[in-house]
Amino acid sequence: MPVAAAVALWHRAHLYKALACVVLALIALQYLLSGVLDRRSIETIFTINTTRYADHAYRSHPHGLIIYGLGVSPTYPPSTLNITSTAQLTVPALRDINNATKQDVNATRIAPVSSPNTTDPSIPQLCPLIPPNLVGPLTVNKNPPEVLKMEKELTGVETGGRGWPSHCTPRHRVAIIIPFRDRPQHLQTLLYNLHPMLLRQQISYQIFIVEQEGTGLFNRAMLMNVGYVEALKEQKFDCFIFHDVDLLPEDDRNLYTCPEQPRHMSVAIDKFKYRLPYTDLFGGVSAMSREQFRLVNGFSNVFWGWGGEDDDMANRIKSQNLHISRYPANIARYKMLLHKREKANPRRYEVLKTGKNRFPTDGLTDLKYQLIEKKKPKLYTWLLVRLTPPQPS
Ligand code: NGS
Repeated sequence: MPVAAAVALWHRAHLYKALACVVLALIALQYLLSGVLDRRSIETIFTINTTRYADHAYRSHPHGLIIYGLGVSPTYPPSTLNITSTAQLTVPALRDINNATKQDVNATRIAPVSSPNTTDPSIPQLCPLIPPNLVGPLTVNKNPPEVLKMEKELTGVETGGRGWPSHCTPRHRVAIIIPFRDRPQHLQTLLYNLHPMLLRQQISYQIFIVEQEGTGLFNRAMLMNVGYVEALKEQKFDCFIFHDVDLLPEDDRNLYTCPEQPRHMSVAIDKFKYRLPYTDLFGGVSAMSREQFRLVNGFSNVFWGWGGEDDDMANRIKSQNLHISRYPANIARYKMLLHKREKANPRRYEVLKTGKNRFPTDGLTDLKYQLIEKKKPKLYTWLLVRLTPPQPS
């Protein structure tokens, strides 16, 4: 080979090596920056992303969260969103601020909260869109004190597990529905972690524990339907958060407010290495407005034993042209308390498959139960119920 050709070859080989190094360096830089961005001060993230993410909806993706373009629903009025004014707010990351803003706009649309008379100083102003006392990531406490001590400690909580902000008018009336049986330690731990967070979020809320009587197969979905019906007998809640007793929130920017679209809240759970197991998952913790829940006829009543009822709800949501929304995975984080795995319902896939035919007739419309007992200790409203299995049609 002539010398000139050999030299050219040598140069080309080095050029390729140099290019490969540049590409690797860029990948490393991007990786480092993404880590840094996650940990950066909230204000900085907000400033950086203000314009870019201003009007995007977040949807789930099996490998994380991806951004879809523009308005969440056709009726959502972007013009009412004042992104620049939220830019002065400092607490949650931008994406949450967008979500919160949208939800608030929507909450007002779904269930108007009467606007306070601004000329009367005795009536407090609406609470700020972004609660000012949030702290972000939380240290989960898995060892709550005994009940009496806990009741004393949680000073802002009122009888029946209710809470509301003291210096402003809350924008959301939220019922937290916890289907329950046999897990007193989990319940205590959840209440100990949840109440302080909800108080900081400045919503008006009430926690309902719906306990299934007896030892028959557990029906989580039916208990949630009961929770919806019974909560509405107390007051006209704007929305409902269906909450497993074993999930502890890890970040108070995960706002328990009313969603514009049904919101899956437990996006990232330690048990799943903080990854969403599949896109349509709606189990764990999820939020729906009163109207959305009515529209889909609530949960199905025919899922006895573990599994499938949340997937059926995801199908109901789609059938009404709604979609599952989510907060970003670095905020919608939970720790799961350990417990024995429940017996799965062997018929669940079969029942799921035929679910669509039953949506209009299986749910709130054919819900039957007996309320055996109702009590209001300080930290929750307790309902003991006997479920009546629906008659096959
Ligand atoms: C699916 C179940 C869902 C359940 C989800 C996560 O397989 O009901 O796992 O469960 N669907 C069916 O079985 C059809 S978890 O491990 O979080 O308890 O919610």
